[in-house]
Amino acid sequence: MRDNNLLRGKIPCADTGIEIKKSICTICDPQSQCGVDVYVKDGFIIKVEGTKENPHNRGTLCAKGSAIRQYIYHKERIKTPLKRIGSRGAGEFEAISWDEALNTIATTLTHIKEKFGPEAVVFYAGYAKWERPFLHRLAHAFGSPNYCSESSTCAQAVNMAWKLLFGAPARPDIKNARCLLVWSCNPFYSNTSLAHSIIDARERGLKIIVVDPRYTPMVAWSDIHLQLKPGTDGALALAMANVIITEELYDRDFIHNYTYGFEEYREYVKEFTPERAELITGIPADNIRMAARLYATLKPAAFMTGQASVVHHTNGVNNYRAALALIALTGNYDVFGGNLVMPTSYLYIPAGFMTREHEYYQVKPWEEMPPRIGQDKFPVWCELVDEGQSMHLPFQIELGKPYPLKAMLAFGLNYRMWPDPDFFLKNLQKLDFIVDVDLFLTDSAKYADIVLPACSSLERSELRCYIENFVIYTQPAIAPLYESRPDVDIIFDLAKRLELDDPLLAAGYEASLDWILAPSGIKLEELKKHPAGMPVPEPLKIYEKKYIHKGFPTPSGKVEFKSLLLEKYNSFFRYDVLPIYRPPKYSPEATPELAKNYPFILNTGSRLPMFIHSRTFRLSWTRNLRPEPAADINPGDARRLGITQGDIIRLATPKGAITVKANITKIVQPGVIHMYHAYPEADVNTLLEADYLDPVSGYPGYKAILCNIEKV
Ligand SMILES: Nc1nc2c(c(=O)[nH]1)N[C@H]1C(S)=C(S)[C@@H](COP(=O)(O)OP(=O)(O)OC[C@H]3O[C@@H](n4cnc5c(=O)[nH]c(N)nc54)[C@H](O)[C@@H]3O)O[C@H]1N2
Ligand SMILES: Nc1nc2c(c(=O)[nH]1)N[C@H]1C(S)=C(S)[C@@H](COP(=O)(O)OP(=O)(O)OC[C@H]3O[C@@H](n4cnc5c(=O)[nH]c(N)nc54)[C@H](O)[C@@H]3O)O[C@H]1N2
Ligand code: SF4
Ligand SMILES: [Mo]
Repeated sequence: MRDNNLLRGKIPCADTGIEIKKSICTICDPQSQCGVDVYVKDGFIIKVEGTKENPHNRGTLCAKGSAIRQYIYHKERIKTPLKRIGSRGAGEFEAISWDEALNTIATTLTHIKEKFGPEAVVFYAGYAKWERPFLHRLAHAFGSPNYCSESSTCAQAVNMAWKLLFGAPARPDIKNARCLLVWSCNPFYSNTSLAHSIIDARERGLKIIVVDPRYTPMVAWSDIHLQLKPGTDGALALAMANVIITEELYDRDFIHNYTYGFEEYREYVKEFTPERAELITGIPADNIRMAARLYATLKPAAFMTGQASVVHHTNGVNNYRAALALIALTGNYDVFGGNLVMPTSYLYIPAGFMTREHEYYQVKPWEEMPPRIGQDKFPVWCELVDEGQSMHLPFQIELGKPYPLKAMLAFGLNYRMWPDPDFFLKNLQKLDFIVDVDLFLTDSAKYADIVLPACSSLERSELRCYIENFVIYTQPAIAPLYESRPDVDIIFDLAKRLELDDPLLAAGYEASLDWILAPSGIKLEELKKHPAGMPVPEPLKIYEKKYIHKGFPTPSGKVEFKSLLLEKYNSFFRYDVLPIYRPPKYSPEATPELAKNYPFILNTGSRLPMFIHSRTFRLSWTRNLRPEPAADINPGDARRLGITQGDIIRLATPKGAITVKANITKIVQPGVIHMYHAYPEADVNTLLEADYLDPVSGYPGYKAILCNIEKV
């Protein structure tokens, strides 16, 4: 009886045989990676909880992480390596052995390399991050410059804006800030562990300004909400600069000593009075003034970017350059309480130690390799980012120029990420050979010739670090299910079979990690003694104003209001050297004729707490929180069109239409429709053209398209 109660209570002890294993959740990634206590009995996970001693998530798990057992034990998990026997997309496969699968891949890729050159093979990483340095190295060791990833739509364009202006991104030092300008970020849904620290700071008296077209939980914690029309960020930023310069609230010393192009920028900014910006953005001029004064005078002030929404526009990089220029104007760059430059340690996270991650994956300099995918079209991307531009992939397959692409080795391919996914699919199928490694037999995997089963984070060992100067090397909580394997096993096994002359790939994953970690003094052997993770020993001390001695890593060595890198390509590409504001390519301002038939602005992909792109729709615990695809509509617009809650509506752009439910909500402003992306049965990306891209970054304009809605 007693044992039964202990079992029912899932109490870990010798009597029940239940053990707690320490692991991490990587359903969302890489800012979170919450520590998970995995309750295991007889090799089966019976319960999960957030790890209390993990300083990042402090014992919490979000809706998705709480459903991780449904994720891991889902019936759509791929069980064995598969070989396609039906037509592409049909989903007809036969099980094959790992040996057959990996030998087929190695032989075919080698054959393609001999016939067309190594650059004909694309190495692609979807949303997951942990395997990236190894896949990247595999690509380069194979001889292909074409390591591409989902980052062609994510945080990299934000980094581009930072680099064009300052040479390097700088993180908000929220703990020491007096004012926080949140420019389009909603961590309450997108990065819950960060939300804790914002609430803590707010309770200490931090003033918060939020720039967001919607009313979000982040807005609920703010003092000023600048509710702009999507894609008008540049105009708002220039008007704030106008106020700061006109009222002489800017940092003269910083401007004088450390910036380039201020005079021309100042001239341009004169055009953007708050009254003019009110017409463009919809924000009352006085609110723009109030926010500008608060940000410029309550020092130190930190600036928090989102990971992507401002750059999900055809004018995205320039809009963010205009916004980030406010940091330069107020001298809040690389100061405590403002934005601090912190070197990243591993997988995009600064955690107080240095590694050789970049040296690890960049085997050869770019000059010794053929041009990357998108290099002709997006040269500034290729100057600032160590990857090909994935958005150009379907175009290069179609054109065969500057050279043909023949094969793809993908880890987590989701074709619905591309604008006009049908165009992507049509071209993907022209490849001779496609491999996809995933946990689930997804709609994209069905187009692959060989599909390989990857295991989840709870079934593998991986290295992760946290901004709280904490590091963990996990041990598998359970053995990989079925015949699945960790992604990195697949990469290192393939490297052997491809007979690449690469000592670190030959040495394996753990030896590679020790090599990467060498400058930090941290060793895997030591990390293994701390299965729940450990504080970084002697974390690097962060100093402010490093630019005084080092300058800025830009072409001029200064902060560039006027970008010399953009100027370099100016004659051919006609880039705006100053952060000029232009409305989104399709918008009431740029295309008024089109706006007559498509009077609404469609904004897609604002995060919902229970979904993460294509992945948690299949879990009933998360799916049931919003079972059907729905578009958010302002009550005034709905009333005018006779639409009521739950009505079926047709959401149409000139490109296409989908049918969804109406969700009537005040969080959305009049004239704007919001829709979550990646629903298999109502994919908003089918409403975008494949070349609806920012000319600087190549990013899709997911967040401002003209549309119309009507009741069906
Ligand atoms: N309309 C619109 N579209 C958008 C966005 C938007 O805001 N609006 N956002 C864009 C952004 S910012 C991003 S980051 C992309 C998302 O990028 P996607 O790559 O589309 O993201 P997911 O669908 O989460 O993941 C892709 C695949 O990776 C698989 N996967 C997950 N973990 C692992 C693993 O450990 N190993 C392997 N091998 N596979 C794994 C998943 O099962 C899934 O099939 O979407 C972009 N698309
Ligand atoms: N639950 C959950 N968490 C996630 C993800 C997920 O899919 N689900 N995805 C992860 C990924 S890949 C990313 S990139 C991050 C994104 O993380 P965030 O950037 O925090 O999330 P979003 O909700 O995409 O965008 C933040 C806000 O930008 C606003 N916004 C939309 N358009 C504009 C605009 O034109 N201008 C301005 N100023 N604001 C605008 C939206 O209304 C939204 O409230 O989230 C990560 N975390
Ligand atoms: S999905 Fe949730 S629990 Fe998992 S890492 Fe992300 S925030 Fe943490
Ligand atoms: Mo993203």
